[in-house]
Order: sequence, then C-alpha cells, then structure tokens
Amino acid sequence: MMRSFRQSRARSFVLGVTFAVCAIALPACKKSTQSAADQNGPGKSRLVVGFSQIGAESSWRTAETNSIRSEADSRGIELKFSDAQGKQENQVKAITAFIAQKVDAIILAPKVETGWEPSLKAARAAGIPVILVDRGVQVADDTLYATLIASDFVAEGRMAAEWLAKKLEGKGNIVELQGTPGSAPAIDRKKGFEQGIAAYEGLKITRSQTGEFARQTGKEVMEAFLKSAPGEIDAVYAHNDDMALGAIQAIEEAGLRPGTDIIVVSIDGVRDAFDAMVAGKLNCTVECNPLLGPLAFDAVEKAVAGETLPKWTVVEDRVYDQSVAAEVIDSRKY
Ligand code: GZL
Repeated sequence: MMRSFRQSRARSFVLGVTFAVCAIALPACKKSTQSAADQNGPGKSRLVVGFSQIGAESSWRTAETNSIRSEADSRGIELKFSDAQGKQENQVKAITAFIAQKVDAIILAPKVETGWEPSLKAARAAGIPVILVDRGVQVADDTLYATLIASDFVAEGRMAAEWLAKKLEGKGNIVELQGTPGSAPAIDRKKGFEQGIAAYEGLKITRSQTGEFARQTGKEVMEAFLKSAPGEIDAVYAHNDDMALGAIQAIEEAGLRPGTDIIVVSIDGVRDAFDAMVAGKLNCTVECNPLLGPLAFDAVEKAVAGETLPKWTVVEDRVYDQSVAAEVIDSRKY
C-alpha cells in the first residue's frame, strides 16, 4: 500500500526556527565508507551536502535556492548544487552522483511525488540521510527520508478559498491555474481549495488548467480562459504568485481591471505579489515561506548525528491581502 507523507504519523509545527520534536527515532546513519568530509583529511569535519533543486521556474524557487546556498555558506558547509532544469530524471542523476561522491547528506526538493524509491533506497544503502524540502514524496516506507520540511499545501488552498468565498459573498465563477502536474503543491492546493469552497454552492470552478508555476504560461492559459468565457469569470485562483502575475497581464490586455473586474487570489507571498496588491491588481496571497535554509541545515546536522527528526516539519503560513500589503511590504524578506 502506497503511503504518502501526508499520512505520516508524526508532524510538528515550526514557529520561527525551533523544532518541536515528536517522531520516530531514526537509526543513526552509519556510513559504510568514508564520507566526503573525512576524505578531506583527518580533523576536517566540514560537512559536504548535495542539494538537488528542481530548477528556477518561479521567483519563489529562486528565493529558496538563495536561502539554502547562503545558509550553507554561513555554516561553512560545502554545498554541491544541482539545478535539474525542471526534469526529474536530472534529479535522479544528481542523487546518484552525490552518492558516488560520498556526501554526508542530501537535500532534495522533489519535482513530483512519485518515482523516488530507487534513489532513496540507494542513498540509505550508502548511509546518506535525505532531507526533503518544500515538496513531499509518495513512498511505501517513510523511513527512506529523514524528514520533510514544507508548508501544509492543503491548508494553503483552504485559506485561499475561505478568503475568496468572503470576497465573492459565496457566489461566482472561478478559473484555476494549477501548478506542475503531479507535484505535492499542485495536488494539495487544489484539494484544499475544493474543500474550502465546498460549503458554498454558489461558488464554482468553471475551468482549471496547469500553468506549470510559470508566469508566461499562466498568462497564456488565462488568455485562453478569457477568450473561451468572456464576461463569465469572477475570479482566478492561481497555485502561485508567478502564474497570478501572468494572469493579471492577460486580464489587463483584455481591457479588464484585475483586482476589480476579476478578483485574483494566489499563493507564495513573493515581493512582486505585494507590489501587485499595493497597485490593487492582486487581491490576496497566502504566504508559503521559501526561506528554508536554516531549517534544512538544522535537519542535516541532526540527521548526520543520527538524532531524532519529525517526519514532517510544517512551516507556518499566513494570509495577506490588500488591506495590509502597504504596511508590511517593506518587511518582506523574499
Ligand atoms: C511550494 C513550491 C512551489 C511554489 C512555486 O513549496 O514547491 O513551487 O509555490 C514553486 O512558486 O515553483
């Protein structure tokens, strides 16, 4: 029976950067051979960590990459960085290479939920802990990874739905720009949003299509929605800010006012989204914090030491709308 990370027994909430630990004890990761750090000569305890990043499809992704790179620097950890250019097969190749290089730990942002068992089993056989960041995986045995550090995407979808339901007073036609097919955020943000609007029979998702989390694709899909249903769209729900910003461009080019004629709600909370809210073009964004570097390396250091880790460390998110955008924009960190 496939068991996904969503069903994992233990999870903890992170408020700030403290770990609330409640989980299964992990067997200390005994290295079958010397780690890359040991090979740097006796006494050299500089950790060597491989990071397999999906790509650079959105400004959120770039902020996550920067957070992990800068945290490695600040901790004196050698980071072997691999950008998969959006291809899972490149992530699989990167994990194989990290294992061959005998890194001390692997950080993986998995593009999609499935297809990871062989890579994770190979890492475990080599005694190398894998820390999942930002997206989860579906595996039968969740001891194949040390922990998942990510937001609760179902909750994000629900928060977006609840905000929009109030704004539309419980009725309206919604078009949906989905994230990458098969990815945890796309699956769960859709699920949470549908749960959130289920209580309002006047709210309907009339069209739904992937924009791949990318601004240009989001614009193109929104252009098609506008052409196919002129005057029938009350709101757009985008799984991330970049696609929402593309949709805003399409709405404007169609001669309509985004944020007024068509309500726009999205997720991520990137700086451009706050600029769009101050300009009155985006109505609401649900924050999904990408600054995971500190949590990721706390987990690496604990996993390498064989310490207990929660199976899922949930990063808390908040809802921001136009009513607070101008007041908080200067304090935003990404
Ligand atoms: C969420 C992350 C998603 C962001 C998008 O944790 O995986 O991928 O919401 C990004 O902006 O492309």
